[in-house]
Amino acid sequence: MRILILAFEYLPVKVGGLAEAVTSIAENLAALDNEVWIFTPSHGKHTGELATQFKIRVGGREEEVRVYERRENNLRVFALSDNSLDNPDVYGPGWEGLLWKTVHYAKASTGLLNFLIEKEGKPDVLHFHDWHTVLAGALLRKYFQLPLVFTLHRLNKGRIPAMYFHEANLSELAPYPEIDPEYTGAFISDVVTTVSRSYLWEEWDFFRNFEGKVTHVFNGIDCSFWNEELMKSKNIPREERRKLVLQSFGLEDGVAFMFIGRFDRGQKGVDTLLWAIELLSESNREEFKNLRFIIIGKGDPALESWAKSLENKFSENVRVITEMVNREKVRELYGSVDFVIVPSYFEPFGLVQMEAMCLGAIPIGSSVGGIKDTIISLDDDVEKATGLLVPPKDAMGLALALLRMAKLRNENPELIKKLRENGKRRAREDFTWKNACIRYLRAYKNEVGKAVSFLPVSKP
Ligand code: NHF
Repeated sequence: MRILILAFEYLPVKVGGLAEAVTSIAENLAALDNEVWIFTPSHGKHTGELATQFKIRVGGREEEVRVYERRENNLRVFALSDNSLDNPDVYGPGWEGLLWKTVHYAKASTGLLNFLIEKEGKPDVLHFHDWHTVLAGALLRKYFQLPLVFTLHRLNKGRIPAMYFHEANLSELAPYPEIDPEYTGAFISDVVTTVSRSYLWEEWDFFRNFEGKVTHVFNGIDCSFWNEELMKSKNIPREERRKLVLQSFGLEDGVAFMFIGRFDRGQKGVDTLLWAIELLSESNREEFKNLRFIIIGKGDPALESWAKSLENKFSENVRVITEMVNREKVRELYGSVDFVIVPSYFEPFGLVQMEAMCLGAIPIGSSVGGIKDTIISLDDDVEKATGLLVPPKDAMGLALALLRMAKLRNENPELIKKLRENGKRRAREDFTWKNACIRYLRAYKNEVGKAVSFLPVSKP
C-alpha cells in the first residue's frame, strides 16, 4: 500500500510524544512492506536533497516553497520549507503564526502532491495526525479524493477563526465565525482513531459525534532503547543498583519511588504526588522514614518551589531534579528504582508507565486513559499484574498505595519479581509498534471494529 502521512512533528524535530509516535508508525509501516510518504514542515531543518520547488499564493502574496526529501528504502520524508514553514518554533511563532503555518502547510502539501502524482501516481490513503494538519488533510481530499484516516493523539478542544479556512481555500468547511478543527478533521474522515481505548471513552462527548467511524489504535513502545541490556550497570543486581543510585543523590537505601514528567496543573498530576508526600510525612512518620522519592521535571514555578520546599524539609527522603536529564541517565534510573509513579489526571496513551515496565520498574498509575489500558493492576489480576492502578486526583488514595507497595517490596520479593517480569513482557510483546501498524493497515481499509455505544466496553 502507498500511505501518505501528514504530521507537524517528525524526528529529528521533536516537541512532545508525537514525533516519536509518528516516526515509529512510519518506520513500522515501511518495514511491513508499504511505501510511506511523510509531508512535514521543515521547521528550519533542511535535511536531504532538494526534490522540487514551486510557488503558492497565500495571504495575498506569492511564496516560494522548497521541498527537501530524504529517503530510506520505501520511506520518504518530505520537509516543506518556506518563510513560515521554516520557523524553528514548531507550534509558533505565537498563536497567529501557528495558524498561518497550518495554511502554508496545506497549500504547500497540495503543491507537492500535485507534483508527485504526475510522476508516481496517488497514495492509497491519507493518514493525518492532530489538528495542525487538518487544513492540509482537507485540501488534499478536495483535490485528490483520497480515503482519510485522522488520528487524535491528544484532543486540544480549541477553535480557530474561519478566516484561516478561507485562506486555505476551504470556505465550504467554514460556515461559522469560529471552527473546531478537530471536529472538522473527524467530520471529513472515513476513520477516526485515538491512541487508547479508555481515552476514547473518556472523551466520548467529542467522539460520539462521529460514532460509526471511531476506533482506537494503541501506541507502541520501542523497547530496543528502553532495555536493561543497554544499562551501564546491567551486571549489578537490581538491589545494588538502587543503593548506588540513591547514594548518588546523597540518600540512604530505602524504597525508591520515581516521578518524571512536566510540572503542570492540568495533566501530569505532580501536585497529587506532592500532597501524598505531605500526608505520609504527617500521618505515617515511621514508614515515611524508609521512603525515597526522586522527582524529575520542570514547568510551573509554583509547583517547582513546592517540590523544592519538600526536598528541604525532608532532605533524607526527597530529591527534586529540575535540570534536563538525558535519556541514557533516565534509563539507568528506571532500571534501578523500585516503583515509578504516574499520577496523571488524563493520559491519551502515556510513555512513562511503558518505559518503566520495559526496565522492570513497577508503575503505580492513575486509572485513566492509556495508563489504565496498559497496566494490569494487582487489584484486577494478581497472576498477570504489572503494577497498581489508583484513582486520579486522590492524594490520600495515592499515599495509601505507596505504603502498600513499600510493604510489599519489603515482605514479598517473589510477587515483586513477578510484577517486574510481567511488566517487561507486557511492554515488549503486547504494545509493539508493529502491532499498532497492523491495526492501522486494517483501519486504512476500514476493516476494523468501531467504538459502539450500545455494546459493553471490555478491557483489552
Ligand atoms: O503518547 C503520542 C502521544 C501520547 O500520551 C501521549 C500524549 C500525546 O499525551 O501519541 O500523544
